[in-house]
Amino acid sequence: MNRPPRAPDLSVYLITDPLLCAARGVVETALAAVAGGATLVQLRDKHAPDAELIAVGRALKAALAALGVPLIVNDRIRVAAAIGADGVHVGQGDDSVLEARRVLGPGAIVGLSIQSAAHAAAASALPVDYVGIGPVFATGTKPDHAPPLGLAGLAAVRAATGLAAVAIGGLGVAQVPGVLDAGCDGLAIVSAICAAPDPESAARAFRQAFLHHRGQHRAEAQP
Ligand code: TZP
Ligand code: MG
Repeated sequence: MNRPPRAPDLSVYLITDPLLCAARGVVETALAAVAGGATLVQLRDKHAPDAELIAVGRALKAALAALGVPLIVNDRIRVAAAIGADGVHVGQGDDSVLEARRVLGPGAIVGLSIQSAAHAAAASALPVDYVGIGPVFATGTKPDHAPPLGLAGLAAVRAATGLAAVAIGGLGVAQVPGVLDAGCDGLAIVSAICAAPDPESAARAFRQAFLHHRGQHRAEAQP
């Protein structure tokens, strides 16, 4: 990789789901989460036609740009380009990282999903800015997910790369200490924010737990 990785703030990484956000809509749910402290937003929709996703994504990008929060698009590299998104998050295979970098350029944020230490080692040689590790726990949000890693598995995968890393899968506020203790830089969350009765409060709880636990880590490192 001939450029240094540029990881965004992964601490409270909201991933939108169109069904779980249906009560308020994707844009309003994301803005509520950002008001509560979400630091990064990923637009994820496995089924919408490109044109529909581009329309939602442009509205979301305009709103988030005003707040200084980057927008990542799941999987669809050309949709990310059409939106003018800050980056894309891709899965394993299909040379998708290289394609993302080629289409979106050196300034884009490119994230990669990984499930194993072998994936982690391979990611370190790719033009990737951060990895998403999971699922940590089983989740109904991604029915086809790989076997859950658990927190010990998460720590083992995380230790196999120096890239910035966000954990994903079945995460609630109670898991913030375990995820940070596993060495990750943040939590990627779908249902615990999108499906919450109050997404702003839900995001705030994650952010406060993150800051609290990170503060404890720092205090322990510098007694
Ligand atoms: N990739 C691995 S698990 C997952 C994705 C997209 C879904 C996580 O959703 P939730 O609701 O936060 O468990
Ligand atoms: Mg994918």
